[in-house]
Amino acid sequence: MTQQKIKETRSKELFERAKKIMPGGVNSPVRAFSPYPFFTARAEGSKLIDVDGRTYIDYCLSYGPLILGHANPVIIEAVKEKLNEGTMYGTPTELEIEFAETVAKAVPCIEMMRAISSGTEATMHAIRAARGHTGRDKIVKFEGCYHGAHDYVLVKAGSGASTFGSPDSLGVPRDTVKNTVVLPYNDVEAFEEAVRKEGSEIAAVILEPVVGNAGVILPEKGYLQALRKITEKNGIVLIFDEVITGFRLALGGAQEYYGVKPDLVTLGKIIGGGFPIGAYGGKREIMSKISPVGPIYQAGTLSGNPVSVTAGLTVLNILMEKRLEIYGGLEKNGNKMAKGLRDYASDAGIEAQVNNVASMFQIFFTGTPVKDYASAKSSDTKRFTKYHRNLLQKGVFIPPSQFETCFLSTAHTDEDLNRTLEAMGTAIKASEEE
Ligand code: KE4
Repeated sequence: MTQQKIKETRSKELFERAKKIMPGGVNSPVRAFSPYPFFTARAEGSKLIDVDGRTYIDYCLSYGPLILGHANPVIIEAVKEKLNEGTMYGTPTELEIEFAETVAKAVPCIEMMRAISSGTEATMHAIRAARGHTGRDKIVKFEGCYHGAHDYVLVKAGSGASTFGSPDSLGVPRDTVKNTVVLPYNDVEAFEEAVRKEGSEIAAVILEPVVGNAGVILPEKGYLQALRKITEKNGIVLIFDEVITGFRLALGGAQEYYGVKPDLVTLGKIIGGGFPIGAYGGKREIMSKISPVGPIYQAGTLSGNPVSVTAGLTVLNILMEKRLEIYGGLEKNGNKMAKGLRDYASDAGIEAQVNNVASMFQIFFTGTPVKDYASAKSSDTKRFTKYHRNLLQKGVFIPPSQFETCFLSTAHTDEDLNRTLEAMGTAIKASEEE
């Protein structure tokens, strides 16, 4: 693997300029890292190419959406064709029905759904639907889970909120979050206790069935089943936030992978095929209370727009047609990356945990098994930063935070993976030396 020296570059220039006009020089905090992020010129398959012509094997995949890789020709073709018919109409289209029917066919809990334009909207509206349906105000979320950047859920949130030290964001009125109960993930007793105390006031529990925003954290055996049973018994709406895991773990997401059906699910990322999208849906008895047929209001100018839906539908049809080959291959490669990382860490005598499932994986530099936010936070984030920077110099791009996840796509070749593992092995060792 040749060493790509990071010297004075166009990215540095662009970053200086960007910082003058955008907070931190980015449109989303997770993209900022020191000394400066590279600026991408274009992307193809498993590769990003930056403005200085450097190529990176990409495991961020724009934080998950690009399961078929960058600039997938079939998606591009479909969108190009659609663009000739206009971009949005402000009226219903047949395409949106096909999209909703296709998503519902794949996702076990969906009887009815709404498309919107981001995962943040999806969780915001799903929470409102649960509150409207139950007439209750409280919600339960779990430490380290990230459900987008709206007020209700910016409490002990993961992803960039953790990376930049504001898991409880400023600007969120105390009153707004007084109804947000935060509990440790993977702790059934803590949940039972909360339900004993205030179950009759809890409208919903929302969680990432596999946490992807504190690094990867897997549900302990029986955890999801226990949440399902307790919420069922107490009339609490169970919301699986599958913005990451939806169509990632399996065609039917985590609810298929673990065999647990929530009342509502939120989706995003993959279902937009690289275009802005979100969706929420589930039980008909809840969704049929959404405006204009019911009293729970939700709306959006770009909701279900023909361009995003065309891209999304193209991806979903490919995932359906080649389901076994795609998800089998991604799982095999995910296991290969995780095993390789574990072997390199142990060969180097370095304490590390590697959590992985399907095509999601992440390393934590800690001797403690990572099963919740506290154990994830026990990992050596300074060392992770060195690991990240070292990989960058070797032409491998992973998300620049411990509290994110590495993703695989169908565009990653064996050669990509082998080169990456070699680079990761060196980077793990180097993270100890500097
Ligand atoms: P968006 O509003 O970013 O489309 O989705 C919010 C969201 C909701 N739920 C889960 C489980 C999510 O992971 C996300 C968004 N994920 C982050 C990174 N892990 C997006 C990257 C960013 O913030 O730029």
